[in-house]
Amino acid sequence: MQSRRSFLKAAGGAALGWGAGLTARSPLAIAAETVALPFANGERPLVSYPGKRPMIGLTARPPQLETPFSVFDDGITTPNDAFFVRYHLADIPQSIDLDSYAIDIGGKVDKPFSLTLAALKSEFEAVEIVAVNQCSGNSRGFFDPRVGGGQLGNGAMGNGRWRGVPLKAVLDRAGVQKGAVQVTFDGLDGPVIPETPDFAKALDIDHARDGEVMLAYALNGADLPWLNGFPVRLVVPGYYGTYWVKHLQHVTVIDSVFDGFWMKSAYRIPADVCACTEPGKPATATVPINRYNVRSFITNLADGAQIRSGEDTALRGIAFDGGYGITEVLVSPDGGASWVAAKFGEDLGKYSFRPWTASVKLAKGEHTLLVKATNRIGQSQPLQPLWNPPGYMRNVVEATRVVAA
Ligand SMILES: Nc1nc2c(c(=O)[nH]1)N[C@H]1C(S)=C(S)[C@@H](COP(=O)(O)O)O[C@H]1N2
Ligand SMILES: [Mo]
Repeated sequence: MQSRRSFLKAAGGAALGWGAGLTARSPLAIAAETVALPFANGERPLVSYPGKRPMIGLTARPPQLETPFSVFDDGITTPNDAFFVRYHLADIPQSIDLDSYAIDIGGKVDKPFSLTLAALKSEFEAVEIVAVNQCSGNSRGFFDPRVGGGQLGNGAMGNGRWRGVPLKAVLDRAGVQKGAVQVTFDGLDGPVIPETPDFAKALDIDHARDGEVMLAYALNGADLPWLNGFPVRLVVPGYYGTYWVKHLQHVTVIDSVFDGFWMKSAYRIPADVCACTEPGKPATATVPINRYNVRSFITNLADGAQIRSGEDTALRGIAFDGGYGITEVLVSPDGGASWVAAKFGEDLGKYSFRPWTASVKLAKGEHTLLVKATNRIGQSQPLQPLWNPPGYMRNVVEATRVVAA
């Protein structure tokens, strides 16, 4: 972790060059505040970037920003200025000329072409989908034993209404050739030293053509925020954020399984049902990370909250999974001894956060509230956390301690 001073300097320096593509915002300001995530070394600065409200700063080069958790209680979709930011490589685009910007659609296709933003918007039919984008390492800071990587709290996720064009329509125009195996995706960002592998990801050809994977240019009714992939990013509903390549530049159909670093070596999980190993132990076999497991959170009460004893206390929260759909949310007022069913709120589709409400009445004293969701195919959440070496896919039943007085 860098010192706060160097963090602030770097944040300020990086932001100055971002003119084009950014709508007018208040001048860059660094909030003189810190927050403490609830694990060792969890102190983080609250930082401001163009287009973002004060966010929890993880790194400055590249910018990595976590959403303050209270935002998830404000509504089902995550506002653009509060949507988390994750990058791997420090050379992120500072300006993009929209007159010359185009995505190369190529590789094993009959008619490779260059897709401008204007053509994407005008020559294809737009679709919308509400979908959660969650980083594989969301909640990594809670792993015990600790693991390397960004020590994230629970704010490396967000739910958005994405607008764009199905990747299938774009691939169909190019004419995918026989023998196609995967499609690779690369963005405008790059490493600052040549030894660092460029960030590129791949999807199987059938997945890429499922009609849901999208080239998105808008989030919640506005242009994509700069730091969330302006002007076009991939949206892969139900799949971890690592596949949601930002600032798209190259879409390439290939006739083999892509062996780039970020598929072959990074973002892999133990190849068993739990995606877990014995804590501290490596995996014997791995596969690329894929769909979200089931998660649920209480959003209206923070750990340590004070509530009134003997009265109904309203609980509110969210649940989501990899796209099968959440079918049940249970809440326990007593650390798991008993459970009550929560009521569902608005359904924005199977890839969205599903809001829920419940009510508990608690006697004077300390209590541990639990929330546990189940999806359509019976997947749920473990009461004890699972562990894996890269610290991915945490989905333990979350516990919120409250004091009733
Ligand atoms: N071009 C580019 N796209 C990227 C990445 C990146 O480093 N570069 N990181 C990925 C990862 S790991 C995640 S979790 C998501 C985060 O999306 P967000 O920054 O919009 O929240 O972006 C993905 N797309
Ligand atoms: Mo990620």
